[in-house]
Amino acid sequence: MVTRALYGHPFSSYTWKGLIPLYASGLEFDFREVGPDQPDHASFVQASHPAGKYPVLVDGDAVVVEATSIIEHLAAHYPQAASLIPSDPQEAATARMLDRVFDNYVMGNGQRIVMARIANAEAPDPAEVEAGRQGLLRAYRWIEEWLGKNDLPAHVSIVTCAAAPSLFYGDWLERIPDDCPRVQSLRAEILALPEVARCVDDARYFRPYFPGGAPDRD
Ligand SMILES: N[C@@H](CCC(=O)N[C@@H](CS)C(=O)NCC(=O)O)C(=O)O
Repeated sequence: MVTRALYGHPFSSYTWKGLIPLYASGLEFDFREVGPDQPDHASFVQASHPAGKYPVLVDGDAVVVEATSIIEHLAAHYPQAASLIPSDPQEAATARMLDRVFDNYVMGNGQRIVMARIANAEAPDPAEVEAGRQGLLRAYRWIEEWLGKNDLPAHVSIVTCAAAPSLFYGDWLERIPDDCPRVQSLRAEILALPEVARCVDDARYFRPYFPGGAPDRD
């Protein structure tokens, strides 16, 4: 019997961050979509997460909130997921640093634009949108410089899990500029991974609901 379940939504960036490590490690789990047709799933998330957000992982008796912590939980408990966190402590610290960079400065600035569009679809607050755009560009340039001096783990790791949704949606909101070719390549390489392609494909149905409209690509 499967006692593992991930609560989330197929179009949600942070849900992808929880799905990618589950797909990569081959662990069996139920996907419990949070939506109007599954009020019990939404209630569970509201009761489990301090801000009512998803993803939430249930693994036996454990309830794990926050996508990063879901990755850490899987890596700590299952040998087939151990490589999500580099075994070398310094490499692990670097991977966790990048996880924070993708969440806070790519995803975070992208969400500023999305929230402004949700708050007012006709006339999103221009100051919020501009702050989000400039934040994204600054983050892209920081990552570009970092990639010029450092290598990423070659396999699916915590960095991949954080980079995939943030670069996927970030580029929709503010295109990765041509003076960031390494970031452009990283996005393309990550989107080609089967675990990530599966998330992208499963979310296609919801594209018409992307605040402000989804671009006709990817
Ligand atoms: N810090 C959280 C962020 C989770 C998050 O922002 N989830 C969004 C979906 S991508 C959500 O639950 N939105 C619905 C809501 O806030 O009601 C994490 O890392 O898991």
